[in-house]
Amino acid sequence: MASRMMTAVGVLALGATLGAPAATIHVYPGASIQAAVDAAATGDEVLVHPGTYPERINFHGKAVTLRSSDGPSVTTIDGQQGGTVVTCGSGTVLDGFRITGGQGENGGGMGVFGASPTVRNCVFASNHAQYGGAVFVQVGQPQFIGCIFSLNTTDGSGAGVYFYGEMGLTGGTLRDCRFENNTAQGRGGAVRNWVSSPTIVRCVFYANHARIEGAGIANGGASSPTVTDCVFYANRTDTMFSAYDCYGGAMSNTETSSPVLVNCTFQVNCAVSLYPNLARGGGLSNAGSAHPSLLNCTFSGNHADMGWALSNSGSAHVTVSNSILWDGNAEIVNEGSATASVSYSDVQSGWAGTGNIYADPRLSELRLQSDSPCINAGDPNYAPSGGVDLDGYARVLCGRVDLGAYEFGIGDYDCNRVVDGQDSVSGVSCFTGPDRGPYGAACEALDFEYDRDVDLVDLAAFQTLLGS
Ligand SMILES: [Ca+2]
Ligand SMILES: [Ca+2]
Ligand SMILES: [Ca+2]
Repeated sequence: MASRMMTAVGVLALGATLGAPAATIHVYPGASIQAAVDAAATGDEVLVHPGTYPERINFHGKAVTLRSSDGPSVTTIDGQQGGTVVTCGSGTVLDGFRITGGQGENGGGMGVFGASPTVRNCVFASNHAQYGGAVFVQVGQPQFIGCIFSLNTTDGSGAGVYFYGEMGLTGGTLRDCRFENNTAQGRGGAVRNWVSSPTIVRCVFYANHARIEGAGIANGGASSPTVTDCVFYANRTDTMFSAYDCYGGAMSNTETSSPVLVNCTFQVNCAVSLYPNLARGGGLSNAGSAHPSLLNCTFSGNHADMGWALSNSGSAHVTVSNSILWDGNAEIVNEGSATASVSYSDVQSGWAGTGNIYADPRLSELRLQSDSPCINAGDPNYAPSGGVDLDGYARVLCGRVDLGAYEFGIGDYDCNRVVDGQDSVSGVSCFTGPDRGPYGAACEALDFEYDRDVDLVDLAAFQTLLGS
């Protein structure tokens, strides 16, 4: 192994002179990943072969790609409770590892301090820290893409990821990530944002747990993340063993936090306290001067003592549009001077506002059935910017946006709320094959992958839908 590394270092020295491509350094079980990282130069790749590596890695600021050859199911870095497992540098790329056994003060699995690494296809499992059970970010813009955060814990906040922005700009991206069964004794069972505004896209928050607030995401300070196409399911904030208040089964927003939530679903999240009337916001709790806005979100089956969907207190102000709040009780409770502006939404028990309705939304797995009053009931002035719904279909079908996270009518070219052979006959001019766009808006109903053409892939999807 040593000779292999020496060879790689030699190649690199030569490459620096000749402009040759960066080196690849192979690591096999029994060898040290850290030694390979130390031997690597900027731009090199360290390729790790299947096995369990009992060590902790520090990139020392080096822009090196650390990649596994066969993915996280067979390649583990185990910190063995010795400290933070991976400390990133700026430009670090980490791809395809299971990171476990972390134990730290800030970030059990990973520490990001003044760095903007790219972390892809990694699994953070069973790490623990005082703050940021799996990951702690302090200054930087890390990208987490396709990662899973599972069974991480923290004594404080952010059992999955803690974005801590008090020392400088902190944010980054969580894209196509899954947070499940993480537990915070404080705030943010999955994610804690403090003065941080990451971009959160297509993430699933499932069965995370917090004691104080925000079992999914807890936004504090001035944290205003954009949260798009995300699913919050069965997260739970509870104080079952004390008489304290608890807030926000899925999300809590405090101070001046003003997240923007688009195309998100909130289902069977809850806030639960040992004593009555202490648990607020089965979906979201908004306090202080928080000003969250929700567009095309669906709430179903969430539960709390007060505000089954939304609890607003202090001088919080929440804006809701094109959404469905249907949890079975008083959906929105305002306390103090808190206010809620709700329009073009279906709210159980009713709520005053332009375009609001109060009618059974006729949901099936949170999607609108053909007799739903939420179809084409959204803001008529809403103009999507090329967006899609939570299924990835065109956001506006049949001329007007629907309520909730899912648009009704894929495949229904003639907008009669039935998908049948007539839709393919009427829409035959849409089938122009690949790369022949652009097409008219009506053809979006036949573009199942929303790639702006209607081809054989879409035809196959259409036929599958017909047969279902
Ligand atoms: Ca529509
Ligand atoms: Ca039709
Ligand atoms: Ca298509």
